[in-house]
Amino acid sequence: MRSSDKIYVAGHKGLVGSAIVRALEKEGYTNLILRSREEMDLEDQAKVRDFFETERPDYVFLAAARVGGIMANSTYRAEFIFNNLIIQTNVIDAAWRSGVEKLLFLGSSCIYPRQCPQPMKEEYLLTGPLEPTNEPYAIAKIAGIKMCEAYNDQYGTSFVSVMPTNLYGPFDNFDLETSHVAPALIRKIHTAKINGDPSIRIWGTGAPRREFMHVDDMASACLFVMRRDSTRMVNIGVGYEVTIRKLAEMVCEVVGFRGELIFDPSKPDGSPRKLLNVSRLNDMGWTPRIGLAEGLANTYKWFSDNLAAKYGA
Ligand code: GFB
Repeated sequence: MRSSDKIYVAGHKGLVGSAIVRALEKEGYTNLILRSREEMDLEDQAKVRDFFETERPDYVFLAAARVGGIMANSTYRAEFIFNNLIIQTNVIDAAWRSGVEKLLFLGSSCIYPRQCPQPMKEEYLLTGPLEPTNEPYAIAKIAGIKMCEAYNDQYGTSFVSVMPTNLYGPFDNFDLETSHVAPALIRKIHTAKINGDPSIRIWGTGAPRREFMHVDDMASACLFVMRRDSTRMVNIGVGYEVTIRKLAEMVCEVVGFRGELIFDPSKPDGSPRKLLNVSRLNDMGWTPRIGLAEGLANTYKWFSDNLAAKYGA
C-alpha cells in the first residue's frame, strides 16, 4: 500500500472506521475516499457500483456495518441480518467488479460457536451452533467471510477477513440501550459518580468473560494485515480476558466511583466466554500496545471531553 494509493474506508464515522482513518492519516496516506451515509447509501446497489466505477479505489477497508451490544443484537434481529448482508454484499461485489487491489472485511468474534473451545482458533468457524443473542449478526458476518473466500477462489481477488474481539474507544456508541458493555459502563458509572448515587445496576451476572481491545490497536492491526500478502482469515485480539465484574471494577477505578455494583440477572449474559486465539496474528509479527487500564482511561477522557455534557452528566 503506497502513500499515494486510493483508499476507501467504508464506515469512516464509526468506531473502527474512524480509527482506521486516524491511523492512515498518521502514517501519511493522503488519498482517502470517504463518504457519509447521506452521501452514499451502501444499501443501494446501483449507487455503490457507480461509486466504485467512478472512484476506482485501490484498497478498501469494509468497516461499515450495523453493530450494537447484546440488547441491540437480540432486539433488532431482522435489521442486523438484512443491513449487514446487503451492505457487505454490495461493497464486496463492487470491489471485485472495479478491480480493487485488496479489500479487508471486518467480521466479529461472535462468528464462532457458543461452546467453542477456548481460546478460539480461526479453524473453529462453522463447527457448532452460535450464541442465540447475536445469531442473525453472526450469520451475516459468516456470509461476508465466505463471500470473500469465494471471490478469491473464483475471481482471483485478494480479499481478507479479520475477526476482532470486543472493541472500545473514542467515537464508540454510548447509548445505554444499544451500546456494548464498555461504553455503557463508562457512561453509567460516570453518571452515578456525578449524581452521588450509592450504587449502579449492571446487566447480567457479571460472570461472563470478554476480551477487550482498544480500537487504535485494532486499526493498527488492520493496516498491518492489509499490507501483507496473505488472505487467510485472521483473529485480532489481545490474548487475555476479564469478567464483566472485573471490567466494571476497572471502570470504577478510572472514573473514581466508590459505590456498590448490583448485578441484574434478569438481563442476558450472552456468551460465557469469547477469548480469541491470536497466534496466527502474533506469528505474522503483530502484537497490541494498549493495556486495558490505559485504554479505558483514554476512552473515559474522550467521553468526558466530547459526550458527558450531551448526556447531561
Ligand atoms: O458488550 P456486550 O453488549 O456484547 O455485552 P457481547 C457483554 C456482556 O456485558 C454481557 C454485560 O454479558 C452483558 O450482559 N453487560 C453488563 C452489559 N452491563 C451491560 C450494559 O450496560 N450494556 C451492555 N451492552 N452489556 C456482542 C454481540 O456480544 O459483542 C455482537 O452481540 C458483537 O454480535 C459484539 O459480536 C462484539 O460481547 O455479549
